[in-house]
Amino acid sequence: MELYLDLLSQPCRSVFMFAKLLKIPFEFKLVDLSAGHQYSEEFGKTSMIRKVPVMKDGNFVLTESVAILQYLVQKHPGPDHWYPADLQRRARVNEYLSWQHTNLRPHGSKVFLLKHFYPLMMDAEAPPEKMDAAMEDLTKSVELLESFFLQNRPFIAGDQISVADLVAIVEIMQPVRSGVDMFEGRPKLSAWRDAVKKEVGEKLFAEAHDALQDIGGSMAKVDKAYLALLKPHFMKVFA
Ligand SMILES: N[C@@H](CCC(=O)N[C@@H](CS)C(=O)NCC(=O)O)C(=O)O
Repeated sequence: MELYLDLLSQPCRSVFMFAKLLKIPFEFKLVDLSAGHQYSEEFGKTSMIRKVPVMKDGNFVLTESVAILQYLVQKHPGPDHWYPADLQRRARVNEYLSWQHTNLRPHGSKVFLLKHFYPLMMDAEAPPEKMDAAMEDLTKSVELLESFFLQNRPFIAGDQISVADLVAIVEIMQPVRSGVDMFEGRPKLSAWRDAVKKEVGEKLFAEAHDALQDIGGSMAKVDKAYLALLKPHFMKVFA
């Protein structure tokens, strides 16, 4: 199996950690987003969507991190808690997986893009009113993760970790690694983060988030032609 990934991307990190945790053998195919490799002819042959992650299992190509996680869970059944067979516990996992697409994931991304891509494209820091509006959305999502999805449970689906927690942690780490600490003043959420890290293992967690550690270095090597290609799309996101 091949996984096309760039660990700067949240959905890639959840797929990467899950495959490692279940000891699923795979070849790591780097698609360097900051160099614009998703637009290469070669990657276009693998996925015309031109986004990562992508999984290739023999001749079968699958896009979308949630679909990939669900495929892996079924192909390599591991401990039940990752995607519980119990109807209602599985529904809790699916509830988060459905919600995040239009909430924590885009809201975390927007703060990240305003912090790192806006200055690259506009030669100026993001205007405070744009950052404040993005922070307001992100804060609402984080509050819902804490008060609705976790409530008083250690993990989203109950007492044990599931793929929903993997998806949530990578999403919240995106702004955190940009210096926006969403855990500050939130002891319940911080306890959840520590519990997820413990289940994943510090080493794997760090390996998955290493690329984000040197975000300045990654930004410095962003390909200028790629920036020009992305600018019209980003202008809509920034508007
Ligand atoms: N809904 C998709 C999102 C995939 C996605 O947006 N990937 C981004 C990285 S986080 C990407 O490849 N962007 C490249 C581009 O738009 O040029 C998933 O969950 O897999």
